[in-house]
Amino acid sequence: MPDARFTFPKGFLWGTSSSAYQFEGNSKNNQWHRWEQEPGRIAEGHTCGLAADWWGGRWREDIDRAMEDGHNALRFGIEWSRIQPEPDRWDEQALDRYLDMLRGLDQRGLFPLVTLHHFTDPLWVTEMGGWENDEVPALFGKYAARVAEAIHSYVTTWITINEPNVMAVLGWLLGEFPPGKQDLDTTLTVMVNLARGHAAAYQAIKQVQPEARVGFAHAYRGFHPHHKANPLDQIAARLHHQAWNEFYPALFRDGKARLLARTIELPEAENTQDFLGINYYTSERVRFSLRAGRTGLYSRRSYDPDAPLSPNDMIASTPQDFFHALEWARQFEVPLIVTENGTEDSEDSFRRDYLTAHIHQMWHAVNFNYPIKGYFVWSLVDNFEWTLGWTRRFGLYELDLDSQRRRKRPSADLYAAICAENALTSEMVREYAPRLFEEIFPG
Ligand code: IFM
Repeated sequence: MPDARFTFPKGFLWGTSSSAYQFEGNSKNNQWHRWEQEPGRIAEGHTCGLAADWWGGRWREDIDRAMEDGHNALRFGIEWSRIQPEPDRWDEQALDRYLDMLRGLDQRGLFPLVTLHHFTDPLWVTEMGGWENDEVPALFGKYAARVAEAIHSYVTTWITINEPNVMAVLGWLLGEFPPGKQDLDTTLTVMVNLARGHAAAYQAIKQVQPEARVGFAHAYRGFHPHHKANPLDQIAARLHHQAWNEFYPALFRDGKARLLARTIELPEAENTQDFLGINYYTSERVRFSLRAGRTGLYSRRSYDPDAPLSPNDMIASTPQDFFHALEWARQFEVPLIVTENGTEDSEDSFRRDYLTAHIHQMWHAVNFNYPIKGYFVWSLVDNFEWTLGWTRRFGLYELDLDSQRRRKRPSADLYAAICAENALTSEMVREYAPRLFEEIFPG
C-alpha cells in the first residue's frame, strides 16, 4: 500500500502540557503541600518533593528537549502562592523567574500557553476558606492582573483555571482533594465561585491586554448509558454530561449557572471564553443506581470492558469519544485547543497506541473543519499525579526522582516525528503502533 499521510493545518500547535505544582518542586506555601503531609492522603506516602525541579532551573533542559523534538509550544503554570505569598505581598523575584522561562521559550521558538490556576491555592487563601469564600474570586482577579502586567509582552493566550469541575468535585464532593469535604451544597458554592474567579481573571487580563485570548482548560469526559436502551441509564448519562461537561462552557457563553434544580445569573461570566481548552482522557458507561444517592447523581460508572486499559487501569482508550468531544465543543463557536491528552504508562507500549489513535481522531475532526488550533500531550516528563503520587507515569520522558535523570520513551520519538511532519503517517503507525495499522489503514 502507498504511504498515507494525515496532515494538519500550517501553524498547528504541537506541544506538551504541565502545571506549576506538579513540575516545579519545593512548593510549600499552598494547600496541596499541607495536604501531602497528612498521613494516608497520597498513595504510598509519596510527596511532590523536588518534582521535575523546574523551580531549580531544570525547565531549561526540558524545554531543550521539547525544542529538539520539534515541538512548537509548551503549556505551563504560574503558582499563585509564589507570586503572592501573603495577601499584601507580591514577590517580584518569582515573577522574574517566570519571565526568564518565557524568554527561554521564546528563544527556542516555543509558543507559551500560560495557566494561572491549576488546583493549588496559597495557604492564606485556604485559611480564608478557599473557594468557599465569596471574596476569593476577586482576589484571584487581582493576582491575574498582577501577572498579566508583568508578563503580557510574552503571552498572547491565557488559561485562567484548569479543570474547575475536577477541583470542585474532588475537593468538596468526593473528599479526595483538599479540603477533603463531602458536601453537595458547598460544592455548588465552590463551582460558582470558581466561575466568578474565571470571569474576574478574564476581565483583569483584558484590561491589561485587550487583544489577549483568554479561556479555561476543561476536563471533558464521555458518558454513555450502560444499557443503551435503558431510559434510566440514559437519564443518568445525560445528567453526568450536563453537570460535568456542559456546566462551565455553557456558563462562560451565556452567564447562566445551571445548578441541578436552579439557575443563577452570573452576567460577569457571559462571553468570557475566547477559546475552549479541552482536556480529554477517557469516557465511561453510566448505570442508574438509587443507592449512589444524590451526590453520586444516582449512578455508578465503569469503563467499557472492550476498551484497552492503561497499565494501572486508570485510563480506558476511547479515541472515538475524543472525536465526539471535539464535535460537541463546536457548539461554543470559539477556537478549540486540546490542552491535555495522554496516559500513564511507565512501559510506554499502551501510550504509543493511545497517542496514535487520538491524534488520528483529531485529524478527522480537523478535516471536518472543526476549529482546532493545537494539541498538548500530558506530559513532557513524569509528573506528581496528585493523590496517586508518583505511581502513575505520564511523561514522554521518564523521570528518575532521585538522580533527576530523564530517559526518553519511544512515544517521545513518535511525537517528534508527528511534529516534524505536521502529520501522522502510515510509516509512523507501522513503526510505533503496528497493532493499530489494520484498523487505521484497512485493506
Ligand atoms: O495530572 C493531571 C493534571 O493535573 C490535570 N489533568 C489530568 C492530568 C492527568 O491525570
